[in-house]
Order: sequence, then C-alpha cells, then structure tokens
Amino acid sequence: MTGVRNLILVLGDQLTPTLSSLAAGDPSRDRVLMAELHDEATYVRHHKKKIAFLFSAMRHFAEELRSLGWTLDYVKLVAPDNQGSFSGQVAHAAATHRPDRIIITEAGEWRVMEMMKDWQSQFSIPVDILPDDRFLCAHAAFKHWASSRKQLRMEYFYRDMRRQTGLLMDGDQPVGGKWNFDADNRKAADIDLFMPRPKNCAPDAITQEVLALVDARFDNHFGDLAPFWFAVTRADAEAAFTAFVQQALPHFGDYQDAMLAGEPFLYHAVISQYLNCGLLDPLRICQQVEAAYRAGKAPLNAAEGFIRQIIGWREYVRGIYWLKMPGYEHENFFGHTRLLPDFYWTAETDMACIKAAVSQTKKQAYAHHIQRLMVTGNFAMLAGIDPHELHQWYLSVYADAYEWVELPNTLGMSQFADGGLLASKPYAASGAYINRMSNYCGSCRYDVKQRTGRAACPFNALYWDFIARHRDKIANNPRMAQMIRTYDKFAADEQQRIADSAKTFLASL
Ligand code: FAD
Ligand code: DLZ
Ligand code: SF4
Repeated sequence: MTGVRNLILVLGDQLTPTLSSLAAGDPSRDRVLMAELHDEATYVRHHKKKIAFLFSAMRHFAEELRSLGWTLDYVKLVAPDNQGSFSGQVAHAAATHRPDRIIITEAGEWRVMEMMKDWQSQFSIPVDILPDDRFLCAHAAFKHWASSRKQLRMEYFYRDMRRQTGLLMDGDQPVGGKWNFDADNRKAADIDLFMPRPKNCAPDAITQEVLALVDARFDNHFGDLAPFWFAVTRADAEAAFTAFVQQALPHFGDYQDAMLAGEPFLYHAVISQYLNCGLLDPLRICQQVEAAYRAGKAPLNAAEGFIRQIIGWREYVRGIYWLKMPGYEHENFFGHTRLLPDFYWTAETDMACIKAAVSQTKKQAYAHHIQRLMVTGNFAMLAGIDPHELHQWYLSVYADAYEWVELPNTLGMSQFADGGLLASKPYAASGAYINRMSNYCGSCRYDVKQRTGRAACPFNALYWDFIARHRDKIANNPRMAQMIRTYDKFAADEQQRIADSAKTFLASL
C-alpha cells in the first residue's frame, strides 16, 4: 500500500484530539497508529487496573478519532501483527504504509524519547517530534526559569505561572492579596462529615472486553481489577470533574492533608489518571475552578489550593524531571539500600496506616497525596529503603503514574534523595503527625504515644533514629536543626533505646 503522507503515532498518554501531532496532520491523507503494547504494560509491572484503564481509554479515543474522520491502525494486544514495542510497531507500520514522514508529539518519559530519537536513522524516514503543548510550561521556559535561580522552589515558579495564565489574578496582583492559602489547609477530617464520592462510571462493552483481556494476560501483576469505575472517555472524565467541583471542591483546601480509615478519596478530585493520559485539559479545569470561586460556589483557599496543584506542582515536577534526566533516577542522598518490604505488595502489616494505604492502592490504584507522602513515602525514608526500588513501586501501583511526575515526587519530594533540589526539607515525621491528621492510630496494634519498645509505634523510634543517623547530612538545614536539638536533649539511655528499637524493628522487616 502506498500514498500515506504522514504516519502519526499517538501514545497511550496522548489521548487528546488537539494533540500537536494530530493538529499538524490531515485526516484525509494521514494515518494514525495506536497500539496496546506488551513492553509498555510491563517495563514496570503496572497495576492491572491501570492497564485496563489505559487500554479502554485508548480504544475509546480511537473511536473518537474515527468519528473525527481519521483513518487508524489500532493494534490490539492480541493482534497477529502486534510487535510488542513502540519501535517494533512503528517499523512495521513504516514498512506497510511507506509514509513520507512520521509525526509524533514528544513522549512524557525520557525512556520513550530516547527510542523516538533513533527512529529517523533507524527507518530512514524524516521524524518530526513536536512539543507537547498540553503542558503550560515548555521545557525551554522551565530551563530559562531554573537558570536564573539559586534555589528551584515551587512557590516562585507557581507565582510566574499565575501571572502567565492570569488564573486568580486581579490585574498583576493575586486575588485575595496572597499567592498561597496553604496555612488554612491543615484540618483533620471528621468521620461525621458528609463525604462525596468520585463519579462512578459503569464499564461498557469495550471496557468489559479489556477487563477480561487484562485478567487473562496480566494475571501476575499487582492489584485488583474490580471494582472498575474509572471514566474512559473525555465526556465521562469531564462529568467526573464537574461532579468534583460541585460536591468536593468547597472542602478541598480544608481537608487536603487529612486521612480517614475507610475513606480513600475524602475531598480529593481523583482526576490525575484522566489528566495524565489527556482526557482532561489542565488549563480548562483550572478555569472551571476559578469560575466556581468567582460564582461564590467555592472558597478562595480551595480554588487557590487546587489551581496551585495543577499549574504549580504538576508543571514544576515535570520541569525538574526534564531538567535532571537522565541520572535523576539514581540519586540517593542518604545512601539508603534496604529492600522494599513485602507489605508494600501484600498490605500484611500491623501498622494500620500502612495497611490502609496499601490495601486501597491494591483495590483502587489510588492513594491521595498525604498517604503517598507521609505514610508509605515517610516510612520508606525513615526505614532506609532504596529510593530506586521505591520509585519502581510508585510507578507501577498508581493509575496516574508516569515517570515524569512520579519520579520527582518520589525521589525528590518524598525521599529527599536529590539532597534538597526539590524539597526544602525531608518530609520525615513520627507517628504524632499521622495521629494528628488521621484516625488510623485508634485501631492500630501499636501505641502512637510510646517512643520505644515492642508496643511503640514504629514510626517514632525510626524517626529519631533517622535524625541521629543522618544528622551530618541535615544539620545545616535550618528546618531540621530544631529536631536535632530535641534529639540531643534525650538522655543517653533514651537515645540507646531509640537505636535498639529501630534496629529490632528493621531486623523484623
Ligand atoms: P488532588 O489532591 O485532588 O489534586 C488535584 C490534582 O493536582 C491532581 O490530580 C494532580 O494532577 C495535581 N497534583 C497534586 N499534587 C501534585 C504533585 N505533587 N505533583 C504533580 N501533580 C500534583 N501524581 C501523579 O499524577 N502521578 C504520580 O505518579 C504521582 N506519584 C506520586 C508519588 C509520591 C511519592 C507522591 C508524594 C506524590 C505523587 N503524585 C503523583 C502527586 C499526588 O499524590 C497525586 O497527583 C494525587 O494524589 C492525585 O490524586 P487526585 O487527583 O485526587 O489529586
Ligand atoms: C502506561 C502505558 C501502558 C500500560 N500501555 C501502553 C500501551 O499499550 N500503548 C501505549 O501507547 N502506551 C501505553 N502506556 C503509556 C506509555 O507508557 C507512555 O506513553 C509512555 O510512558 C510515555 O510517556
Ligand atoms: Fe501508623 Fe503508628 Fe498510628 Fe499505627 S500507631 S497507625 S503505625 S502512625
């Protein structure tokens, strides 16, 4: 077959009709290639629900493109001509269709970008790699911002993004006179509160076929397929977001840091899986949130807090990823080498907070930010888990996980493995923090008030042992100095009990 002018490869996290590669093409002459690939599903062993979500969203997106007039090669996982990898599939399509050019939007992950860069010489066809303009900050703009700074703090980046987008601005001033209302966002949730639920979407025939496929082909991957309620179309993802704005956004700020047993979602949006694969548009949803605030339907601390997560944190971690890759994935400031304990996969632990976070991760492929940061992440850092192993865990177990967003959050924010490039201090905390922000401790076999001994909350001795072990590395951080002083005031026999308790606990892992 001849005559295809351009071959446009659309990746599984590029499910956006206005994608730069599609915008550069012409439905009447070009051909789109999409493929369900064994290599992509297994480069880490992704959660079953994540694979099912993405395959179903890809199949629905293929239908959307066909309805827009595009001709597609959609290669299902079991198709006889499935080559198993991006490079293999593009080689096959290039040989079949002999296009004049290949057009692609840049990949989110460094790993895939490296493959793409080889294709021009590998296939002797010009390859155009276009910027991903679904993000609000281009790579060059972030590099430029970073080059003018001594410290790459998110807060200053965020202010520039507010100015650039005009979100929540009154002229050149932030609405409400302050850039950041985070200080208002530290409430612990109460079990009596009305708890909204993310919008549930019943699996249609396409999703059911995919669920059966994933069940059969990825049986040895972590995670439950049921219940499956994720949106897999743009319309349903947008409806899920609107439901969040109406029901949960008003409390989003207040309870952003809270954790409650049996309530995996609280007032969170549960939209990162939709945003990261292109079913939702970051700027549009921020505009929707600002409109809710301006209409008096959400307070400023909620609207500002939400918008900061999207135009601030989300864009900032992507900038850091592309600034520091390759190499960032191997950073290990504290030199931690311990293997990831089995309970990160089985949830079989007496620590109620970890049991809750891992159980819901297995069931939902979701945990909210504070569970990721202050429960599983905090524990791993205190216990000295190898950050690279932990990174692979986070990358595989969450429906929203792609390396560009997961790696800086894991290595930089939660493990301080980059030595403070991203975070201003290690997010280390004892059981007291978890007790303040959750109701997990009440039902835990450990006593959060005890520092040492077999009945004591393991986070406590591990926390003080972490401070003692790494004091040289953290002593010049003004935000850690107070904790070192407190440790130094403990009597020598208490310091010894801390070391013994931590050692005994770690030996039991
Ligand atoms: P909400 O709390 O409702 O926030 C709204 C949106 O803001 C999110 O959907 C997300 O798009 C954005 N956002 C909030 N915080 C961050 C952040 N720190 N970085 C980037 N975007 C943010 N997020 C991912 O999208 N993919 C990941 O693989 C991922 N891995 C993480 C690993 C660790 C160790 C930590 C501490 C955080 C990680 N995050 C990741 C960030 C955050 O936990 C999730 O974005 C959030 O929990 C998604 O749930 P939500 O949609 O209910 O978010
Ligand atoms: C995550 C993922 C999975 C599980 N499967 C596929 C797939 O079969 N086909 C595909 O095109 N993309 C998939 N993805 C998303 C890619 O891994 C993602 O596009 C790259 O990591 C680049 O960001
Ligand atoms: Fe977690 Fe410690 Fe509380 Fe148990 S007592 S839930 S281990 S913080």
